[in-house]
Amino acid sequence: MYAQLVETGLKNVRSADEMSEEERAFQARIDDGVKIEPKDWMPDAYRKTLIRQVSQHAHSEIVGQLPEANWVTRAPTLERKAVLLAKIQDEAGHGLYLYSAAETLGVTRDQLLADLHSGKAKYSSIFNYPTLSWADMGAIGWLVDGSAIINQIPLCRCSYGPYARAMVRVCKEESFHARQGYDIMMSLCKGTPEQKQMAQDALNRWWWPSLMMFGPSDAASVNSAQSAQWRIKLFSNDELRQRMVDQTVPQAEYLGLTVPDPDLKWNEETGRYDFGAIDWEEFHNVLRGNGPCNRERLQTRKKAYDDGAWFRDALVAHADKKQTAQAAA
Ligand code: FAQ
Repeated sequence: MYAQLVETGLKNVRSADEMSEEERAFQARIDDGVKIEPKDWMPDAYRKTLIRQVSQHAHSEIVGQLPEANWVTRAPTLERKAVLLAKIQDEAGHGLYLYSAAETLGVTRDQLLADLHSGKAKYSSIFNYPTLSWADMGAIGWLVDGSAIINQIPLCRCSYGPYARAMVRVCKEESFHARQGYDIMMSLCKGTPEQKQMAQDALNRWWWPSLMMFGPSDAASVNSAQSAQWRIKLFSNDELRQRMVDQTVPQAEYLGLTVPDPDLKWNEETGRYDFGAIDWEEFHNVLRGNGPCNRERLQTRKKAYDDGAWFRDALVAHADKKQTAQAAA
């Protein structure tokens, strides 16, 4: 996804013996469940890890508006259009809280956006897929926002205060988003055979990319161990992915839809669903920038930023004018 690995300086988890006195005290606060606040001392690698994750999260919210924006003018009713607009607006708000949370770590918003536009910073793989029918609005709310909630509820308890607090409101809004998506799916599934087929087609296309949203398998996840030690991550990628499957399969059954996985089956012993192998080649291809919509998404974001230059300039000019007038008075 036009991205480079961000060097956090810490590849492996360090034992207490390898830590400095300051690092040991920092880890002890985290182990005691104390929130880390912007002015507290923190290891450089903790700061960099958070800047990486929080900014990627912010970029995902902003880029994530684009697949749904495609359907605002084609929503089937005025009510659906108003709901979709409100949802997309919420995603913009989430991006703004998250950029603000990232700024508390000492990085500027201009730098964050420059990294997105240059391709240095990642955003979620899921937003590089196209939205081909109205049913995709249902599938995104149900599966994508549904997965986002599963990932983000634990983040409300993560160790960094501003990130954890931003997540509380984000999760409440995502919960509404997931319900509106499921509501669209229910309407389609109760409709004509063609409408039900649209819903099935959307599930077929969004299921596997939604499972990929949780990131690489635990064995392949380079950042998990350190992020778990710092309580940035409370559950592993695979654990959260499994929760998504367990939660969503009964919902698909209720809709009368078939999850596109021939290996999916209930496991009596574990009390969870077993599911088929994920195509990690597809995931890495999207991360390398070769998904169906990567180029289009970045171009659209860059154009929006450039088109807004006059407005940012006007705000600065107005602020300067006001300051000059105040100084003269
Ligand atoms: N896409 O070592 P890990 C939403 C990268 S918000 C792209 O496991 P980590 C709301 C990862 O960055 C969706 N890249 O990494 C919405 C790392 O690369 P790096 C966004 C991915 O950080 C709905 C490398 O792979 N949510 O949907 C992905 O410990 C509808 C190795 O991976 C968040 O950002 C991926 N899917 O765990 C909006 C939640 N997965 O950076 C609009 C917060 C992994 O070392 C419409 N983030 N990579 O170069 C997280 O929880 C974590 O960052 C993970 C990845 C779990 C995503």
